[in-house]
Amino acid sequence: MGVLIDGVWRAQEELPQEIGPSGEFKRADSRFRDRISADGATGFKAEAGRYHLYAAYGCPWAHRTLIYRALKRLEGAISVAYSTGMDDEGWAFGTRPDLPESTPDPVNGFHHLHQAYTASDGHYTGKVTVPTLWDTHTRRIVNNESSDIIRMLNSAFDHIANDDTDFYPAPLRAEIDHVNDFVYERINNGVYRCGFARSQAAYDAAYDTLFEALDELEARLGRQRYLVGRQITEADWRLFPTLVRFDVAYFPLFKCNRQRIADYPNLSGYMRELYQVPGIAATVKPRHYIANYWSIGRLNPTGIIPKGTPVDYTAPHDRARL
Ligand SMILES: N[C@@H](CCC(=O)N[C@@H](CS)C(=O)NCC(=O)O)C(=O)O
Repeated sequence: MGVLIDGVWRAQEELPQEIGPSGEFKRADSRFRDRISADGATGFKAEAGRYHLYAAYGCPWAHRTLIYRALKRLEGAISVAYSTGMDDEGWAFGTRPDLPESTPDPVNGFHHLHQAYTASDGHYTGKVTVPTLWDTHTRRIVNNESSDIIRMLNSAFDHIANDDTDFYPAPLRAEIDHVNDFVYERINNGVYRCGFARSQAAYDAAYDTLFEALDELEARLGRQRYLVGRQITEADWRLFPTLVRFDVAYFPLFKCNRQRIADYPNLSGYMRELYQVPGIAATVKPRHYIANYWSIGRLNPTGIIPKGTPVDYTAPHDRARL
């Protein structure tokens, strides 16, 4: 995949700490963790037109941030560059005829995301990941951790956002955090632990954990409409990106193939309900999931991209009965 080592791009290298002793995949922590605040006390004030997001429609972590930008109606306040996908220099920006929603970087004109990292820290060592949130005032990265970015979009921009819905309300925070930990470990990152396992034992364990967790959520969503309480919360928006990618990417390519999300009545109805929330459909691009995931050379050495897109999120759901 490639990494930066002391500010130099190394196409063939990976972070050794991401492979555990038994062949298990261990995701490295994000490095840029500054915060934007409403009053600017953190050094980064929430202002319209100041921040720029580097994203890829294919990436589930970037998808979270695109969802919050849409939900909070911040499209006019925060610009986005949508990657064409990864090449030998990692996430690239430009145009690509088969993925017309990809855009060149309109703010910095970077052709690769690693340029944003070396512009922020000339000696950066680590992964270069989407989403990455860039500050046009200080000309550096503010934050490259999606879970931080969505919290900022949820609350720091309320004086600018055209929607003040709170997806992390104080009375539900403990329960949301609890569900997030479960979903991250077993499902969001669980699919990667299947797909990127380096041993049969590591894969088998990740697969069993993943489907036990999906079974548990299927049962929960038979009793209640959303993961926490009676309203849509951050917990739902953190699960959703994994669900919409599952049947076209994780099931076939990451070998998460016990069953599809379409085979779970409650999870699939729930996924369709979230998809049909105003603004969300525009963030969901299944052709990008197929193109981006099937370009991972280690998993698909021929590089042949499947032609079909066997998903439909627009069918009616029956969730209002709960
Ligand atoms: N913890 C990060 C993870 C982001 C991440 O791993 N993004 C992937 C794309 S889905 C990436 O950019 N990978 C590039 C690489 O690993 O070199 C977050 O949630 O923001």
